[in-house]
Amino acid sequence: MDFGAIFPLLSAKGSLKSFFIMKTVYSPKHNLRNPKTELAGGQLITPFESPQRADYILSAIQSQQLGPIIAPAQWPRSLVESIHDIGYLSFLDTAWQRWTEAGNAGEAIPNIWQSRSMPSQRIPNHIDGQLGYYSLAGETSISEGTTEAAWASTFVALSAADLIHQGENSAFALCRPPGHHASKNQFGGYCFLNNAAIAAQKMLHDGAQKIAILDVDFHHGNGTQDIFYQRNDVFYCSIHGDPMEAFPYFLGFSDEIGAGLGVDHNLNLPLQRGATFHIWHQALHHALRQICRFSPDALVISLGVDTFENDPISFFKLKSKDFTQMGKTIASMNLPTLFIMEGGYAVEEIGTNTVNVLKGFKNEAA
Ligand code: Q9C
Ligand code: ZN
Repeated sequence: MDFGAIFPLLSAKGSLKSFFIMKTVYSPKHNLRNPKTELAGGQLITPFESPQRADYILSAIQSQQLGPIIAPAQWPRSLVESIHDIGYLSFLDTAWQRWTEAGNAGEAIPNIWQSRSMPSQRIPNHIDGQLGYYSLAGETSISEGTTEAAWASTFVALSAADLIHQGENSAFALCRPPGHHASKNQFGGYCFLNNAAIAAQKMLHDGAQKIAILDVDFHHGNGTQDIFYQRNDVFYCSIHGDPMEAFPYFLGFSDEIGAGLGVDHNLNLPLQRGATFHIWHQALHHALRQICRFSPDALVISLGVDTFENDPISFFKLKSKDFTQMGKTIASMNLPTLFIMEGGYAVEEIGTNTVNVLKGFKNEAA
């Protein structure tokens, strides 16, 4: 039954109207991120992180009537510069052009990194060296339009954060490409700009004192952790595949608790292969208890649905109905909540699984 149609005048926070409606911010510019290659298994394959993903999510939002879909505004570059190095941002601005001008026929794939045996302090001039310097992994090709899409994705996150600032209890940023692997000066793991970190920083800029970021993507959000690791105004918490066995392999362990001012403001909950929703939900409860102790003004959810049992690159066992419960449990925090899309690669189910989280939240939130 559509109570919103029966009681259309009830529109304040906690009303039936806000009970049923969550706004989504979406930009068709995500389509500009359409690489042909991902380095995987010694081959160049069609990337898992595809434009289709956003199409499926958008159509599930429409068919399940989550709420209105709105376009992002443009936001000042200074908001992004509060998270990312300006040298990295200008690398992203020029990388594709410099790569093609160097005579390369394919997409830009890094293939040399500064490793333990080469502790240089210099940033190379050549595009090949810069690709290594400004990346943390080699699966993510830069293609034409990638940087414009990444900026549009960040504008989606910023506009959704602004909805919360305007008084909405929740909002969904349908970001693509995703962001949580991007550090202040490195791309990788399909990510370029850290949408969740930039949105959290905007919320602090708008007057919030403390923000909690809960990352439920299958993968550890190494970029987000690193960005806030020494800070006590952002609590980062992640539930993810054990990095001994899963990307990003070099960060996300349970002994990483923060440093300096940030000690005890980082919480990693790695889980083993085959984790069921029962196990996962216990970790969620633990995470939410710690977030409660931090007492944030708002919650940012890095929402990946690659914890799904049929995800092609992950190893948890969540079922579609479990995502509804995930949303309900998150709603029990009673905090303004900004959902930022991250991963999820079972494309035909990604819409249902994503909207299940959002509807589970909305049907529980008051
Ligand atoms: N052969 C996000 O979910 N490794 N990124 C994939 C597949 C990279 C995932 C290996 C996974 C990155 C946002
Ligand atoms: Zn992921």
